[in-house]
Amino acid sequence: MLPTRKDFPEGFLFGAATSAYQIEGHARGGAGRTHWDDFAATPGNVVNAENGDLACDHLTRWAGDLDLLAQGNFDVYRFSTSWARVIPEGRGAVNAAGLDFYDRLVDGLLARGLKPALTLYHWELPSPLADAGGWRNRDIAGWFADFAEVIGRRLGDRLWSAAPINEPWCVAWLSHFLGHHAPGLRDIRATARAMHHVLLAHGRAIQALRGAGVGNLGAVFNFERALPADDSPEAARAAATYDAYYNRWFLSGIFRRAYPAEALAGLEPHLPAGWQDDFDTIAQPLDWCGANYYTCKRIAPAPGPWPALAEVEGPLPKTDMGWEIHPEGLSFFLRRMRDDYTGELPLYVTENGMAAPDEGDPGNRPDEDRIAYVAAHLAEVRRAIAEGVPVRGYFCWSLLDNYEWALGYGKRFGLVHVDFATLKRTPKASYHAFARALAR
Ligand code: IFM
Repeated sequence: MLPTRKDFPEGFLFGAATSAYQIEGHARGGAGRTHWDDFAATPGNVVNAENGDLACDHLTRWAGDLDLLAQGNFDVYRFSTSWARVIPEGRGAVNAAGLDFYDRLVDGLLARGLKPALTLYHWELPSPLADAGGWRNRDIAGWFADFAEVIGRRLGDRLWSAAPINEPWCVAWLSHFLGHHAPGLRDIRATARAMHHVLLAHGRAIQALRGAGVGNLGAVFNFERALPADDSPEAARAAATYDAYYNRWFLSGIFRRAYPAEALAGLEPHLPAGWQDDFDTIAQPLDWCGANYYTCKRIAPAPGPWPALAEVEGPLPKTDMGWEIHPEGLSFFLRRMRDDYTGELPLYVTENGMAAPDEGDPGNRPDEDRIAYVAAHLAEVRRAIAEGVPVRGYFCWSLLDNYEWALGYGKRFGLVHVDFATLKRTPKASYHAFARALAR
């Protein structure tokens, strides 16, 4: 069972989240090519070489999808704008049909009494910008600010909130060091530059949005609890390094105008010249912060160059992603944000949810694991609130089963099942559980 609205303070918001490339159908509507199209077209990068060409066809089915949000009794919808749909070449000419789509979407949300919570960038970099070096090129901060201004001017009067970049760690580390996401690099110099430029772009976009009159601006980070694999000091050091470049780098840049020493130990030689002078831009004041949280990792020392660590398997039950279920990590991060970085700034859990296998009739499956996962994490949100942490809302990932990036369509995070052959939507038991818990 999920806790109900009454178990949370008055005004606490519940939402569901999605992102553009994962649901829209990117081959349609005049969108430009993205580095995810290129990555997926390269053998071995994505399960079954699947891409976002059609995805959930949200581009044409958006009205029904917004009805699902309203009928689920949600308050807010967290969605993203695709840079390549709005500006197909990344710079220059705007695709009017793309901008009109988001305009209709925002109006559609408001018409249904839902608050529009926008993320500007959720990973679909226009290919021409990738050709120009993408996140390795300092100029991306300016290109991104121009995109932010286009969106801010068109939608800003009706948005409830806006955040520039979803999960900067994924944009930088996962994509340039581990190579698991587009552009699939495994290069420490590229990583260091992306780690810095993603924050510079964040700061420039906040300035552009504010300049366009957009209010309630925030930042969305993803966190993984870094647990030492054993009791040794070496494992503790390895976990602290992981924690530094995963969980603390971005918060530290924005709220302390500095990067953590354990991360600089490996990245400083590769950072772009003059990086220390960018913190005035990076540390723009914010109105709120978001935490995306799913799991913990067990970290052990490993031979080789910095960061000289490896993930080892942990003992807890796992989701279909193979991720350990560790709800306590959520209250840990909410507490840490308040205590070490954000103070009294409102906090939101901007993503949380689980992938579960697609077995049997989606409308009649109990979906117990997902309901239990969400309930356990909401209990941690309540615990943080009871301790005085200013958590103001929770978004479940995701409204729909969708394109889970390098894992294709096989990993299902949706509250609503999508049959990818027919595109039929079927609400799961977890969706109905939310609808009941959130009924007024
Ligand atoms: O699907 C992703 C989403 O795009 C970003 N946060 C994590 C989700 C699950 O992996």
